[in-house]
Amino acid sequence: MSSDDTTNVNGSYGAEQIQVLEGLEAVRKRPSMYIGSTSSRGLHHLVYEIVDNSIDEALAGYCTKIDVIIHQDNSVTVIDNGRGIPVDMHETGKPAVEVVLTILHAGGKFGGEGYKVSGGLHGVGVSVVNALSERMEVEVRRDGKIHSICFEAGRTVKNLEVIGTTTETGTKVHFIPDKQIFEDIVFSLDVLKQRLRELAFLNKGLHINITDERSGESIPLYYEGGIISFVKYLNKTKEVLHPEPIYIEGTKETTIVEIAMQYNDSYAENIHSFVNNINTQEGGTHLSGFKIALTRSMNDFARKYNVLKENEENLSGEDIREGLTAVISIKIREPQFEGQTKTKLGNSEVRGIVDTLLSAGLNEYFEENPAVTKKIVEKSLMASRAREAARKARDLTRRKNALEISALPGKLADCSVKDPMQAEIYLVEGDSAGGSAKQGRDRRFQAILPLRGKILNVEKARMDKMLGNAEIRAMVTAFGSGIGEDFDLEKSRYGKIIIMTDADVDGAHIRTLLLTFFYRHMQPLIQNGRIYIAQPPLYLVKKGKEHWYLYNDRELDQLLLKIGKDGINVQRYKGLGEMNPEQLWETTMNPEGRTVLQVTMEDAIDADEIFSILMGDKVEPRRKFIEDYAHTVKNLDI
Ligand code: 28G
Repeated sequence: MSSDDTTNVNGSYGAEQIQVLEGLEAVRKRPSMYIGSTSSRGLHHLVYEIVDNSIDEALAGYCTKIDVIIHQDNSVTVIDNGRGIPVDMHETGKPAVEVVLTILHAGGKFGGEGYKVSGGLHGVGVSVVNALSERMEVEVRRDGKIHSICFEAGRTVKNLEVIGTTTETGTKVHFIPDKQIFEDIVFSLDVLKQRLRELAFLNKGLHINITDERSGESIPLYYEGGIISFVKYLNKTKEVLHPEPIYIEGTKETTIVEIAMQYNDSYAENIHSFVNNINTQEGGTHLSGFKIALTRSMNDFARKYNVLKENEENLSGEDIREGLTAVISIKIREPQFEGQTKTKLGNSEVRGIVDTLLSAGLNEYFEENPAVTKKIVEKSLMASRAREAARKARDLTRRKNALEISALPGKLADCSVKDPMQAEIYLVEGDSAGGSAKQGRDRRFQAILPLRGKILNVEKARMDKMLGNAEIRAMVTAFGSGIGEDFDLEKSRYGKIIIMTDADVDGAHIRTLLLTFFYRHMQPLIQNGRIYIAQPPLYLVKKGKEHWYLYNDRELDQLLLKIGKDGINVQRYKGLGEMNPEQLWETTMNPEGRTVLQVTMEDAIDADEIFSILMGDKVEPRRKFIEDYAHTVKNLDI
């Protein structure tokens, strides 16, 4: 259908219709502008967008229950028990519910109540989901009646009508994502469950249910303790220093602050901050208020009780946050989001609000729980000593570099060009693939560094131990750009760092570990787009003298449709090792024909999250998640 099909009774365009069409046509033309991408990630975003509306209704105090159902055909239904979207006539002559669903941004612009979102990907409104749906059916229960309206690709195909009576209130939305828009229309229960669980934690007392009719699974998500439960969940597999998380809440004018924190005996800092239920991965003023208050209160306590002597320096913030798991959740009327991924809170007044509330709360907690507090301070002291030791170890490596002419790792097959912007390095999984890569490469500008087995999970190691890990040391010396505070992009010996792992679960795991490492300790590499992921083929198909390399299942299906299944031979590559050097060059390394995906900050944050939020020490859920994640990485956007 083209926009020409929609005319009013006079046979001419109504201003309103034009506005609607322009809005929704724009969404269909450039979906990524509205939902980030049309990959699996964008697909899941549709559900979050709808659920966000129900959450708003919960925040307004009218909705206590949200049901999400994935149907057999990969369509989704969301049901809430809020007031129901208003159905009264809007000034445009259309019912309010139709306006909400067909006019771009109509959702967020209404009224002044509530904690709406501005900026970022969230809050673009249900009309965007409508525009990107093959079909959408909406039912509103309100005023004793059930109202129904239907859309296709965002156009109203059945006007609002009453289809029954009811004593309940609420909204039900059923939508079928448009196959013409999305690369893949299969929803992942795990992905949806993860975000819905987060929402259930962040909105204490809200009952969220997710049902997968494809498998018959149904999971209730409800947490009486809210973010206290969240922190306990994050620390589930850890040895904690105190059984109950510290919980502090407060409200200043219309800003609501909630903080839950609990120390464990690991070395990692796991702080998750949220603004209006959005994960603020780049932090912002709420996070800095948190850090300021924590560092000051802890040092005050340490001095008061003489754990820190007069002649000793203050504990650093980093030392104090070692082993800390915390969730900071604030709700604010007009959030300003900044930063590369629009996930950094900018409102400056928030820093002081969080600082004041947390300082008061912590001082009270410390006075009432001196034994726990002493344990925490002792741990910070240990951290401070370990950091000092690591600094000395680093100084030592630096001096060594200065002394030795070539400190490059033995396994590195370096390239001959010296200009970093021409040079690239492949990080290759395993010695055998490393060998093929060394033979297949163009040695003028391609260096190869084979990585054996799993690299260290940096989440679980202190800097000193990390620098003791052979694979990490090899990367640090090969790149030449230092690590952590010492990182200097200018010194990088390569313009492109390309991760080349097998297309299996282990490969995905190694890739995730590497991304986590780069994200945490060499972040400018990612910020400057220096990290890439190689795309080796998944299949080799031969028919007679011809052969084809296919990089995913879709390509394979398309080829088989084209050439038929007779007399063909399909080889599925289980690993890079199954390719000979020439094949590896032709399919994966030759700049003329290869595809490499540039890693964005968002991808790295995702990888980091996978370790910090979900994994803990349990092996089975990790394997399972990586399997799911392996499939999302396939759709990683440039
Ligand atoms: C099930 C899937 C998605 C929703 C509501 C409830 C109201 C609403 C939604 O209002 C904006 C604001 C006031 C007119 C608000 C109902 C006030 C009174 C609502 C949803 C425009 C829209 N009664 N529930 N929108 N109003 N649930 N769930 O979409 O001025 S959207």
